[in-house]
Amino acid sequence: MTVIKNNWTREEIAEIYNSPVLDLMYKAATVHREFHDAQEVQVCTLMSVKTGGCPEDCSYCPQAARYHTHVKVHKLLEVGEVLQAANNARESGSTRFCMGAAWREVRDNKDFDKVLEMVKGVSTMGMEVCCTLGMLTEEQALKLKDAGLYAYNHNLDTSEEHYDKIISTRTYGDRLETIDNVRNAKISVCSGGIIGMGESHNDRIGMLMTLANLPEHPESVPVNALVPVEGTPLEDQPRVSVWEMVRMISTARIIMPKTMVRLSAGRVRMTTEEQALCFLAGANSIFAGDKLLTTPNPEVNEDKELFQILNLKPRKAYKDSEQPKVKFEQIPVR
Ligand code: SAM
Ligand code: DTB
Ligand code: SF4
Repeated sequence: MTVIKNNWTREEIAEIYNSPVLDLMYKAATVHREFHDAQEVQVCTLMSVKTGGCPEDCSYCPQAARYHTHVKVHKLLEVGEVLQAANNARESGSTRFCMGAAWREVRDNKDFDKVLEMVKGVSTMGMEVCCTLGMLTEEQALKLKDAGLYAYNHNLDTSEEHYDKIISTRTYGDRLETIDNVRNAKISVCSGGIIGMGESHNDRIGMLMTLANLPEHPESVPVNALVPVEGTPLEDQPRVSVWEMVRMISTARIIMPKTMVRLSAGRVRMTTEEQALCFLAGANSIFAGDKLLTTPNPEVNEDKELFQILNLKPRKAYKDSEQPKVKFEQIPVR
């Protein structure tokens, strides 16, 4: 029987992460089958509701104002436009809708009120509604919760040791504090990271250890492969091999058995076979739609084919949890 624990030592995690890759995958696939239906993969949609012009200096990010990238800056979108997109996402089979804003932190202003309206609207559509808006206070988290927010994404991105080589405008402690505020507001926690930013294996192990040793495991851990964007400091980073993704996903699956492990950015450069290895290793979610926030993602038809070939079925919304106490009905968005 697999035990769920949050007192992992670095040595224990390193031993798992460094085990022979086929053994590692076999173990992860076994744990995956103990806790999840391995045929199910959740289909999620991302939407950038406020794009670019961000004051932070995250060296991977095309939306940081200080780098010159292809990204077209856009102020916060209108509520109607976002709800229309959410409805389209639902109609095309998504069960989770995540709205992203290129903000350092949430401010208590009209834009936040608009985001609260967006959250209210999406939550009545029966999709899991998620936001990623930067740092949050506990009061702001409670407001989002009241509006119907189901999950909040706030990535650790890398290890504490590697953090200041990637970002200088905030600290690891700031990140952990927001995660704590989200948890205290009883919002489902989504937190993961990116590989391929010049970090060591030890950094990857360190990030997984921080996530797995939080007071409660995040319900959701996105594993992103860096999408190198021209104009950012990380534009020339080499592509990560699928075996590195497999090691990350497998280790996350083994040490956080119940968590949704999301195969996130980087799928455009992966073959069907490579993605299959990631699902075998325990990934059980993808982002669908031809755009992530600002960078390309596989076409919907390609993903339909992927699901057919691998005999996967889309996972329902709110599978492991109580549905929010709102009436599910289609709200008029047109
Ligand atoms: N501004 C908010 C924040 O940073 O928390 C929310 C939006 S931010 C774009 C969300 C996440 O996207 C980041 O934490 C990072 O993990 C991921 N991300 C951004 N650019 C990326 C890239 N080029 N490749 C892979 N992941 C990326
Ligand atoms: C996450 O970990 N990955 C998603 C979601 N959380 C918000 C974002 C990926 C962004 C990739 C770069 C872009 O499209 O701008
Ligand atoms: Fe801003 Fe978020 Fe991009 Fe960092 S990752 S530059 S905080 S949008």
